[in-house]
Parts: sequence; C-alpha cells; structure tokens
Amino acid sequence: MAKRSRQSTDRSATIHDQKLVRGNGGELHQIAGGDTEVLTTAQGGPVADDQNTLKVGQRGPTLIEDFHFREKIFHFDHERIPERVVHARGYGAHGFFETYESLAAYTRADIFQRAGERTPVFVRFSTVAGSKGSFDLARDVRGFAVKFYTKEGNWDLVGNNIPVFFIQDAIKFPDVIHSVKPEPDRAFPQAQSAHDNFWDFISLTPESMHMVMWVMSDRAIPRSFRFMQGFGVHTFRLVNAKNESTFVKFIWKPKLGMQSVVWNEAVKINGADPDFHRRDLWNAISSGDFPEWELNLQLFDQDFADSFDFDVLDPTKLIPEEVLPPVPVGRLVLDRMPDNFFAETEQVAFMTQNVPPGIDFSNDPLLQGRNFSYLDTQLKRLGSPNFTHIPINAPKCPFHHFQQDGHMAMRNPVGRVNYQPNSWGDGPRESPVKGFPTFANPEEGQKVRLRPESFADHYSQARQFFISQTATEQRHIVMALTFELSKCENPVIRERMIAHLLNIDETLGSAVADKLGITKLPKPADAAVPPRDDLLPSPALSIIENGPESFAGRKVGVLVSPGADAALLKRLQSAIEKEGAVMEVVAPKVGGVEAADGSWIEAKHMIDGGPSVLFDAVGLILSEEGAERLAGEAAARDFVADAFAHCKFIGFSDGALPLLERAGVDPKVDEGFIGLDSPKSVAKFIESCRRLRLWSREMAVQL
Ligand code: HDD
Repeated sequence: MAKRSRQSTDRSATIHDQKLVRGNGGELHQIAGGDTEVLTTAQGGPVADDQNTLKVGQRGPTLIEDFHFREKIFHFDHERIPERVVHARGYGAHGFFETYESLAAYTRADIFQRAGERTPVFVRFSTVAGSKGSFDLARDVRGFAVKFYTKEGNWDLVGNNIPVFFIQDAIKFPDVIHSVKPEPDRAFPQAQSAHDNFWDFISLTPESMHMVMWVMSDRAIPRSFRFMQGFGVHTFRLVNAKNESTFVKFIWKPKLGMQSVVWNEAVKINGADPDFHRRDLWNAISSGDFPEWELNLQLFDQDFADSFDFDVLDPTKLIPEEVLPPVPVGRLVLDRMPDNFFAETEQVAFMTQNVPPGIDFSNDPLLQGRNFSYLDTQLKRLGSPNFTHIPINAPKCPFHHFQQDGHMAMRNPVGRVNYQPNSWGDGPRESPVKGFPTFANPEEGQKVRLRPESFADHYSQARQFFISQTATEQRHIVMALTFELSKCENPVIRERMIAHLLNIDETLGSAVADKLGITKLPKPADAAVPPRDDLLPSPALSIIENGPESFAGRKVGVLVSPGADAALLKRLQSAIEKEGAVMEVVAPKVGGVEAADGSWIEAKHMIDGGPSVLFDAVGLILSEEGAERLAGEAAARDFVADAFAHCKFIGFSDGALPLLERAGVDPKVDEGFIGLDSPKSVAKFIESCRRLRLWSREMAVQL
C-alpha cells in the first residue's frame, strides 16, 4: 500500500523544495530531488514523466504499451462507488465515548462497566434525501450514526436527530424513500420534500403524522451538527450478567444546547456556503473546540411499557422526558477529523445489527427490518463481503474467525485450519460464556401480516409535539407546511394533508389552509382511533425552551470599513473569545481595511463572500464615511437587512447609522440593536447574544 507521510502531501512545501523543469511543449515537470519521494505506479514502479503519454514521434498516436497512462486512467475511471441509497451526503469525525458510572446493574456490555472508560468512536452526520453533492441546509432529517469500537466488537447506534420515524414497518421504507427522492421521470427536485410525490405518500400514510410535525419544525434545519440532539429511536434492551432485561431508549444531548436557523436563512446559506455544516464541524474540531454530547438513557421495565399510553415497539412514538426522565451515562467528544474523507467517512459502514453482548433488540418491526437492510446495502456500496477489512470498519479489539477469500480479502486465516470443530487444536472456538447471548424473550403466535392495534393512534403525539412548541416554533411549522404544500401541484394532496392537520390541531390545520387559499376546510381525516387531547405539553420538545446558557461555539461576523475603530474591534474580539465564541471580520475588500489609528484590520471575508446568514450575530464597526460608501452596495445592505430579518442581535458603532438607515432598519425598534460605543456595551452585546435570537422581532419582520 502506498505510504505518504502527512508532510509529503503538503503541496506548498513540495513546490518550494522541488525543481520545475520545462518540457518540449512548454509544460512544467516537477522533478523529485533531495529527500522527496519518487512518484510511482500502483505497482511501485518509478515514474519518469507524468505529463505526457507515450507516443510515436512528437505528434504521433499514443501507444497502448504506456502502462503508466493505462493504470492511471483505469484507476480514475473506477474512482466512484455507489452513493448511499439514503443519507448519501454526510460528514464524519473521530472521537471517544467516556462512561460516567458502571451500568453493570443493567447491562453486561463491556463499554458500560467501568467509570472513566474511554472507547474510540467514529460518528457520521448526514441528510437523508439529497445526493452526495447536495447542500447542507436542506429541510430534512439528520442522521446521527455512532460506531463505538468496543472491546467486545463494534456497536453501531444508527440514529437520527428526530426521535420518531415516518413508518411503523420496514416494508414501507422503499416507498417513503422513493416518494421523497427526485421524481423518477423528471429527476427533480433534489434534496427537497416540497413536491407532490412526497406529500402524496405522506397524506396517504397517517402513521407518518408525528414525524411530519418534527420534519416541518426547526429540528429539520439545524444551525450545526454540534447543536443537534440524536436519538436511537427504537426501544432496545439492556441485558445484565444475570440475564435480566431492561428496555432502553438512547438520547444524545449536545453540551452547547440546541439551535436551528430560520427557513429564509437556510435557503440563503445553501447558496452562500453549501458546505455550511461540514465547514462548521471541520473548523470547530480543527481549532480545538471539540463538540460534545451526553448520552442519556430512558430505562424502563415491562410494567412501565404495559402502562404507557402507547406501544413502546411503535417507532412513531416517543416517551416524553417528563414521563420518564433520561439519565446521563456518558459523554461523546469529537476531537479528530479523518485524514481522508473517502477512506473513512465514505467507506464507513454502519449497521444496526452491530450490538455487543449486553445490548439487544426489541421486536420493533422497523428495527427488525433494518437489521437486514444495513448488512445488505454494504455489499452493494463497498463491493465485497470483506468491507470489514477496511480500517474504518474493522473492530479495534482482537477478532478471530474462519471467513475467507472473496473480493479484496486483506486477511485470511493463517495455517491449515479454516474450519471448526477441528482436530488440530488451532483456531478460535465459540464461547457460551463470553459470546453474545440473545435475550431469550418468550415468543409465540400465528404467522400474520398485521399491524398491531396498539399502533393505531396516529395523531395524539403529533398534537403533543405541536402544543409543546413556543408560539414562534408553531409559526415556523405553519410556514414550513405552507411552503411545502404550495409546491404540490395537485390540490387533492393539499386538501388531504389539511384533513390530517385538523386532527392534529385545529388552529394548525386552518392556519395552513388559509395560507394555501383553501376557503372551505375539508372534513378531518378518518382516524383509526380518536385523537386524544389529554396529553400534556412536553417542554423538552421545544428547541427555543432548551437553548444554551452561553454563546460558546457560536460565531459573530463583524463588518468593518476603512477608518473603523480598531480598539473597539479588539475589545469586541476579546469579549467574544472569552465567551468561547469566534469572531470573523468582513470587509469591503479582500485583505482588510486600514483602521482610524492607521493599523491594519485583517479580514476573513469580502462582503460578497461573508453574508450575515453565516453568523449567529453581527457587529458593524464602521466609520461614518465607510458606512455611507457601503450603503451603496447591495451586499452590505443585505448583510444588515438579513441579520435583522433573521432576528439576530446587532452590535453597532455610531458610524454605522447611515448603513442601517439605507438597509431600512431602525436601531431603536427593539432591544436587539446594541450600540457598542458606550463603556459597558460590549458586555451587554455578548449577554444578549446568549439568547441567540430576538424571537419577539419575528412578528414585526413577518418572514
Ligand atoms: Fe436507515 C442509512 C438512520 C430506518 C435502511 N439510516 C442510514 C443512516 C442513518 C440511518 C443515520 C446513515 C448511516 C451512515 O452515516 O452511513 N434509518 C435510520 C433511522 C431509521 C432508519 C434512525 C429509523 C428509525 N433505514 C431505516 C429502514 C431501513 C433503512 C426502515 C430499511 C428497511 N438506512 C438504510 C440503508 C442505509 C441507511 C439502506 C443506506 C446506507 C447504509 O444503510 O449504510 O441500509
């Protein structure tokens, strides 16, 4: 295998070290010299000329004898592998999981036995519907898949940032996914649920209503992977050494709190920086600001399951935190980006069936179906049953088996023995003591294709989710549904959806109908069982109610102009950094500006490349003359107008007033504008930013 040190891939170093020689046709050859490695073929043969194919004469035909050319093009032609059929666009990072306390009372899983134990992990976040090259801020579910390399084999917790799912039975998975993907005849829309096929399927699938509420909420447009929750969704089992089982739901909670963007902002981010979430994770980890989540467990027994309002095997239901408080059991820290995206993030293969002894499945029919699909799909994607030989997928604990051969086998059993039992005394043996003990749950019944009656309530938890949202979040749900359904060309689909929404919440249904111009409300949809209205709101379901305590991990974009107050900028920067946040300077020109005191202010962005949608709050440190000049630029006016419309906090120097005025915003309108010139104002600005957004402004802005 080719070995290249990190240093030798640093192109600037190699360019400086090496000699550039001009060839006959004027092309440049970068020649190895000194200690630099010689370029080789994949077979290890040294290469003399990587700029020209082998020809007969200077202008003659190319020779098939040119093995270097053929190998290089052959390999290039085969570089692509099929993208994941869902969750194609994703981004991953390495880290560790640290167990807080022993959970031996509940599980024999080795990872949970010792306080302080650290287990290496690889995590991949993703969107579901879009292709590999789609944009990050699609309105979509986010995947949250964690591979724990435990001492008893890999454990994959393949979850989402939403605790419920669209369907109750895995046999419907191809249908829900076909419906959301680009329509098959026209091959659009890309990475969008706003089209007829999706809403047609949804409106004919009442079990999806709870999930639809989540997907139309701000959860589906997170500000960052770092500010999302994650959920294992299904009920799993923990099994202890005495073979006692406890049901469990897994929840990840971000240390930095939750945060989402607004839709108008998401649309603009997709244009300004389609890699917004990737870049955010890359920047945070590369700068040592390691994102962290706590793993929480909801633990319960059969009695709780029997007495709970819904069936714990139904993946369209959750257990409210207020009913069963989650217990933090460990923390996940992401502290290293992959060396190579393809080798690690693209080739990582998550599989729900990867569980260590002590963690087991429930009969959730979605989970049972997933346990088939994930193994199957890896063969298609990675091309060989030996995908576990790829380093990112290989266990980090010792492993021994007799599986052999197949495409791309990197390791085979050594010696004579490749079977057991055998008489040679060699090779691994099964262990009833250490091996995976499937929990012996008593099962009996007739073979049937039936949906359990206990799965029939499709609206009550959808309503509970809706009434648990703040007024702002409810408004976002109304706007999202209106936007999505406005893209459906078939009016029957819109009306069918309104009929469902009326079962969830009458005000929701009528508000969406009104915005869609439907004057006569349809009858509420026929419900398999009557929707309940006695479920209490669960405040844990709101993002706004569960925001962060500080502004740490967030980013302020500060627009500066020539003649800006450098001392004020410095004060602002140190306050932002003290809070654990980041400041980036935006200037009219690449490079920066000269401040009033003659010093140079370095800028990271030019105004066109650094719109305010990329930041959580903005600062305007401008001289009056600079502000007047910027007021003539659309990008500068948008910088201010968007920050205002997206309810961001805006700190400004007095000099910025001409720009604010031309952008059509009055800094006296609300407390979201903080003048930065007075002595305590920088501290006040940071304090305000901790609220993330001034939501009360939203009604005035009417986004
Ligand atoms: Fe799935 C990928 C999460 C239902 C079949 N799924 C995939 C990934 C995540 C999830 C995060 C990306 C993993 C990665 O980053 O490589 N899927 C879920 C959740 C579900 C769910 C939380 C419901 C609770 N999935 C589900 C069902 C099926 C699948 C019901 C099929 C019966 N999922 C797949 C798949 C994928 C996949 C086709 C595509 C790529 C892959 O597995 O490795 O097998």
